[in-house]
Amino acid sequence: MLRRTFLMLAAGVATLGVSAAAVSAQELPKLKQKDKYKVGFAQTESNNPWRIAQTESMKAEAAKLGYQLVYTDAAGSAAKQVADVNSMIAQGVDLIFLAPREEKPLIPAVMAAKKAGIPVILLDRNVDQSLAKAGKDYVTFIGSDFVEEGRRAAEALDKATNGTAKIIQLEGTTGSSPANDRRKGFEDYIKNKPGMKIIASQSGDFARDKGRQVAETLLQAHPDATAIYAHNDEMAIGAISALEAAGKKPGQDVQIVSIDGTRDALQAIIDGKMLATVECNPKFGPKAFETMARYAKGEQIEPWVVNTDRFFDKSNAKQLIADAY
Ligand code: GZL
Repeated sequence: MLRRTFLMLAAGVATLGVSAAAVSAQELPKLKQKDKYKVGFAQTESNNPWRIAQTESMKAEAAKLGYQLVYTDAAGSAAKQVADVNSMIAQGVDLIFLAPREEKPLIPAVMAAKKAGIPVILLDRNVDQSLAKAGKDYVTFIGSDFVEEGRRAAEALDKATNGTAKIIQLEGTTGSSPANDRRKGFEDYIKNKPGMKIIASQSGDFARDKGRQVAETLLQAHPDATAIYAHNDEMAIGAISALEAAGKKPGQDVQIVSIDGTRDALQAIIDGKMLATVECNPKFGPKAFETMARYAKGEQIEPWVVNTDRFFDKSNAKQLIADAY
């Protein structure tokens, strides 16, 4: 499967007139130091508060610096996001910030920018590391440790249930690095917990209503579920609606753990409907443009600029909700 995918991707890159190997061998494009830049930001979609907060943060920082921002919204389509990046290349931007919706389909876009001599900084989501590398094909990946987020969610559920839970997992966007890694972090943790079992797992695409629909279906099939692990708060809020529609009490009959730290999630924690959520900070603007400035100065950028995440539960949700997005 992987070989076929790579050959398809290589063919994709080859249609750009170069072989994958030739592109990969090229130098990582540099960034000249200038007062003002024209910068691209290729967003995946705007279907949830996290995405909207990330976009607002990027736009605000670009405006503060007086940079021209070429912003695109792929409306949930990886193919459109590739086209969006290609249009930024055609517009001759100085650098591209890209949040690759899924790990593999955005490789041709990363390679096309490299071939065009435009540096790429990945924000929030990563690309498949067997197909592209930081420092060689793109400058760096700025984002959270999704595996650790998954582990911390599992640990919170373990503590709250004394290690006994029949878990429904609501997965994020299929093929996205947060979905892959949040699943890995959670499942690796419960491997050593015989009383914690995932009884069903399905993608809700990080969306509230899809999460509600999937939770509804899985709860009907598994009425014995005692916990829900959602890869993001939007799906967790959807699951709360599904539980209440089924006459169950979220936070009592079924414990819910999630990731992001949105305002609605903190409110659900305050209301006793959600156990905890691990932060995934969407406010990328300052760190994104600071990293760009470091790169322009010629600094060696670490392959992963790590965002640190807080943890929200009933001990701190009330005092922190005012700053939530
Ligand atoms: C994580 C980010 C995820 C959020 C979701 O860094 O990619 O995408 O956790 C969002 O809420 O849709």
